[in-house]
Amino acid sequence: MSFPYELKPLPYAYNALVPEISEETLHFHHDKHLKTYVENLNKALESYPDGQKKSLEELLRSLDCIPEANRTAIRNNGGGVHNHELYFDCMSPKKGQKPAGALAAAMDRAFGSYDEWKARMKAAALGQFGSGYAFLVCGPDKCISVVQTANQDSPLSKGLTPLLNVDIWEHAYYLDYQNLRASYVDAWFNVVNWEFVCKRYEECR
Ligand code: MN3
Repeated sequence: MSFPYELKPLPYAYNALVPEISEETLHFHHDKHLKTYVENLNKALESYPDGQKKSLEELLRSLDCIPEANRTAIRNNGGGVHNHELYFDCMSPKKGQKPAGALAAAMDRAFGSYDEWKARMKAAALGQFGSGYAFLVCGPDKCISVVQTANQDSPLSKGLTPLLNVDIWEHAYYLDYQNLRASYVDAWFNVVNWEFVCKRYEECR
């Protein structure tokens, strides 16, 4: 991915995740929210030609190298693009998947079991005050862990590789679950694209 950024199509039909996530939510979330982040990221890069030559991951990994005048806009909108593309890619109409292979083994080592990981991920999602994400990440030591981030901050900016995320901004779930973030997170576990997440882990380890 590089400048000028384009709105990547949703990788499945808008009604593919019903009933966990409604068609209406995916239309708003992808067509309005993500689109705005893409447009604002391009705007933020217009006055920063050096940044146009870098990949989005490079920008987010080295926010400190970005001139102050452009930094906050790139942190928020670049994070908004990267986090949302990952979020949409990490869901699948092939429901009820479970982690397999090397990632399943790493999760057992790090968390004890898949169910323990779920409890940890849910606690991170519910414990994030206000808007943000819960992530499964891979560290420079190749160890995996669960972290939470505020707003559109990316784990890339802390030297971590994001493997999987759940968006806990209200726009991700309010139409379907109103204020019941826990019910949304419970349903989200059923639509995780573990096939995709396992591949990401293979690439980062
Ligand atoms: Mn969102």
